[in-house]
Amino acid sequence: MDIITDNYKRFSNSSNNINAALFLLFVISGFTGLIVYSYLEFDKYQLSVASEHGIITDQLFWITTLICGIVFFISQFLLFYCCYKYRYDENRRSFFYVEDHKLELLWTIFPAIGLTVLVFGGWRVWSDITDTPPENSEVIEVVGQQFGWKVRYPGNSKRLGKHDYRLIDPVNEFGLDLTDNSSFDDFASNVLYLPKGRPVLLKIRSKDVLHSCYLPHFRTKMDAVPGMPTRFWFIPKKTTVEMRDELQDPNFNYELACAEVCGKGHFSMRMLVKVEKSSVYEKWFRNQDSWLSKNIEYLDQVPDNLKELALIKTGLE
Ligand SMILES: [Cu+2]
Repeated sequence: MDIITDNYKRFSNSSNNINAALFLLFVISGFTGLIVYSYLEFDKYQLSVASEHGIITDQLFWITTLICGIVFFISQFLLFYCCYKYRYDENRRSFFYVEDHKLELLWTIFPAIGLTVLVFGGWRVWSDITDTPPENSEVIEVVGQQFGWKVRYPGNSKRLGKHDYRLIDPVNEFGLDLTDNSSFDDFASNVLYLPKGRPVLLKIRSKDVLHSCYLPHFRTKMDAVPGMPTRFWFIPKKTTVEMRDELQDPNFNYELACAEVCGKGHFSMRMLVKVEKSSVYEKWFRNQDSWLSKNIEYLDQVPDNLKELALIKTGLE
């Protein structure tokens, strides 16, 4: 209407220039002030990495951040800068621009290549991480429940005994099946001990709701799902003592946390994790009392023909 009545000139007032300048101010202060500052601040909260695959996933994170960051900075800068540069000017006439095949091709092909590299890079890393665990892995069972973790080691047999949820009671928290002779030497621990430099396979399950087995320093996270056992294997690279030296923090400890909001006590699902040299770990491992030897009333559940073996394996005879 204004154009028809030739009144359009009234749009060109000072607020047009002020708004254009604010666009420029926002993009400059937003980039340098907020985004750069938040990254520098975020850097202080980076956790040191203590597993082999963690180094690779950290690299992947920073490569992705860098590539996306460059695209983000260029595109956002142009978006705001063009609002400033091409603000209303009564002497400028708009240019009728139909299409540009070359430009369309460029901004289709380059992002496609970039995304392909990122997706396949990530996919390859993930398939390496979730590959079949080595034969000599230390197998440890981690059970999530409201609100805490239970950890079971396979004992000297190095085989975890079978379990059955129907056998769970206030004492038999794992639902240990004592008709399986591999379960006689299984032992529980209040601390998750891990050997340095050896593959560790966590067998993860949950007794009630969804939990998530999260070892932040090892860049390990896997859901604990009721009725669906999951697993994760990794190689710890630094003992607790080595990490304390590196961080110059004598009170540092690794932890196992829950990364799935699982109820009102979710925050308290913290378990102490200790990484020891392989020899120290072995010594600790051999000195543990089996679950059965601490709960001898459960010998009743052992079949008669296995009772003698159970007594020998638990050191009761
Ligand atoms: Cu939880």
